Amino acid sequence: MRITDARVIVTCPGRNFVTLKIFTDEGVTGVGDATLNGRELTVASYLTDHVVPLLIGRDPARIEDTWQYLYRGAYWRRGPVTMSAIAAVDTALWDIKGKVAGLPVYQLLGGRSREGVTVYGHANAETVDEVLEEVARYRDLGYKAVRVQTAVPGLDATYGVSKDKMFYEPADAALPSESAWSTERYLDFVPSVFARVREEFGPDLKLLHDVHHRLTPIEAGRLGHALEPYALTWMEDPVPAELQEGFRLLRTHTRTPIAVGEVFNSIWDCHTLITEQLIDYIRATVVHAGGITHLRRIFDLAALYHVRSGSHGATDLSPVCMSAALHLDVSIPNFGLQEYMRHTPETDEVFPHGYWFEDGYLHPSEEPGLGVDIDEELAARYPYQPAYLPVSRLMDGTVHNW
Ligand code: GCO
Ligand code: MG
Repeated sequence: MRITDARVIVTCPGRNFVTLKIFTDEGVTGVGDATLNGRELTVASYLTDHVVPLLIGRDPARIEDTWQYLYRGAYWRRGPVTMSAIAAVDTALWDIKGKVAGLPVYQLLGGRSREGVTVYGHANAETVDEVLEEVARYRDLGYKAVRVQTAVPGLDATYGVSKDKMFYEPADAALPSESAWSTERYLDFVPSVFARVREEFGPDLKLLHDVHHRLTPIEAGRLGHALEPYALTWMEDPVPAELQEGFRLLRTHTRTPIAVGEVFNSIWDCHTLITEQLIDYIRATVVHAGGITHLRRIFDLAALYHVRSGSHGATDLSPVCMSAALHLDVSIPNFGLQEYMRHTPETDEVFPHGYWFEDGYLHPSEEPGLGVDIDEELAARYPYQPAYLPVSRLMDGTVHNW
């Protein structure tokens, strides 16, 4: 079997997505997600201009060889653009392999390790009273785990809080919007939110919180310590993680579990965090971390050090990424949690998929391959629209981490 064509499809059914579709001489096709929020066209160009020409004529069965060829063969390694492009090719080749074998991809990864994939939803609101209602809504939908974010009093906009409760979309403007940030107000307020939520919902519901890279290690240590009585499942991205060693300091100050990794794109971004047991959950996902092949390598390393998976699953990761993530989630021994932000009905229509939600669990499709596709005709009706993530500034105007 040979690859005859590969197309890069950019579409905006409510938000932008970049998808690679690979075609073969035997009519079998495969899809891979290549979406990089706010930088979509760079990955589309990387694929169209520099990767697609290298795929034509290759044997789609050679997944590892193709991965190494694209990674080592480019000379320039790593980075979100390169790794998202490689991820798209890798994901599409796993899809093809599954279809050729007549098996869902999780069977090729060793088969099921669990009955379903536990997911967490996003409860967010302006006030604590409202967020209690949101948490209750997720609990009533069957969710076993809920991420809780509220507006911080005195700040105009807070990360994670949206008007539309089901379809959170952070890339909200054609040029970046800006919002003000106060670490002092945030640290003062957040513990009181979790005190209320834990009191109301008891010990069983898993609670999570995303700090979104806003703190220093010592500030994060203070927050983690203050949250200990409320037994969070994880505190996410407390500190930007370029300096992996910085987590040693944080770790000595709190027993609140730590989850990091949605912006990581290779095993090298997290090897110190994992091998020194500085984190509890690794949140890398298929589209930004080199596809199923490389993410599995990260999860296998993590398994040796008691670190579990907690893959990113925001709306800017397409249903193609979610499908691939679920096949991995259901098969690996050290699965932890999977983030699940629902896509809009328009997105779901453009990407017909077979995974489904029931009673707090997502289930991968049983169809051969990944069980997801792109409707190219429909996709063409939604042209690309520039959209950026916001920029954050401290009260004195200094650019901070969003
Ligand atoms: C999450 C993330 C997202 C990101 C978004 C950026 O935990 O889901 O932090 O909300 O901000 O994916 O593109
Ligand atoms: Mg996050």
